[in-house]
Amino acid sequence: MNLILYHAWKSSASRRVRFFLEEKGLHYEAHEIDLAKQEQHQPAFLKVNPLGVVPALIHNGRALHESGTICEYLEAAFPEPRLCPTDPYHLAQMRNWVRHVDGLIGNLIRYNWRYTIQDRAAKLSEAELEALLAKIPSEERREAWLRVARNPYTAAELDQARDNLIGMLDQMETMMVDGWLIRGGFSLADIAVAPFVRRVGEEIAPEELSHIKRPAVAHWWASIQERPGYQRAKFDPFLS
Ligand SMILES: N[C@@H](CCC(=O)N[C@@H](CS)C(=O)NCC(=O)O)C(=O)O
Repeated sequence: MNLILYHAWKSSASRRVRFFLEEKGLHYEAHEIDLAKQEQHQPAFLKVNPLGVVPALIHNGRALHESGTICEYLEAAFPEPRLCPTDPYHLAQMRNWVRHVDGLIGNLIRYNWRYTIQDRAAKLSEAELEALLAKIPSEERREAWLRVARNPYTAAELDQARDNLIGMLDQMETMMVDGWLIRGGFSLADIAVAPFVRRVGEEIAPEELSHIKRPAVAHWWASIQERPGYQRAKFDPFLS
């Protein structure tokens, strides 16, 4: 197998790459990384992704991280079916969507880590927590672990995160062209956003995806869910 994916089932960035791989029809070997057990910070995984987050991909023995970069790499390495626009302006717009959504990950962390990490983190002694934090490469993620362990996100912070994600839906509603985010059809922009919309629709603010509130987004979301690639990528319920 020349494509090896390190991923977590409920990770939005991993879901993005799984969706992309399935749309490309590529076969890959999948290795699950248990985020709650901090497998992403184990030395063996850090050799694959020094940032200590999922996903990571190995292709022909060479490792790559960052879900957006991985998808663009796959597009270049396996051009058919095309999932990125060829028009330079539309390609730039697509990249801006991916970048924009990447910047919203902290909002999902506030929601998701309550289920995946908080219980374990809260039970750690000071010494255990210190040892755990010492293994985390990114300062931003050290802060997030510290927050869930000792000072969980407040209702006001969760509301702010929810508002930010609803703001993303508003942007989608106004920018949709012929049913997709980028003129010319389904693209990596739609794939990049889909995991975030899944979490919003499942738990965070399902009512915001209604046809009455946001008809273009609701129609888009129905089209995404019908795609075999989406179904094969397995966006199973986060709370199961
Ligand atoms: N920008 C990165 C984000 C990767 C990321 O934050 N992954 C999360 C899961 S969605 C993770 O590994 N979290 C575990 C941690 O931070 O310890 C990408 O798109 O690949």
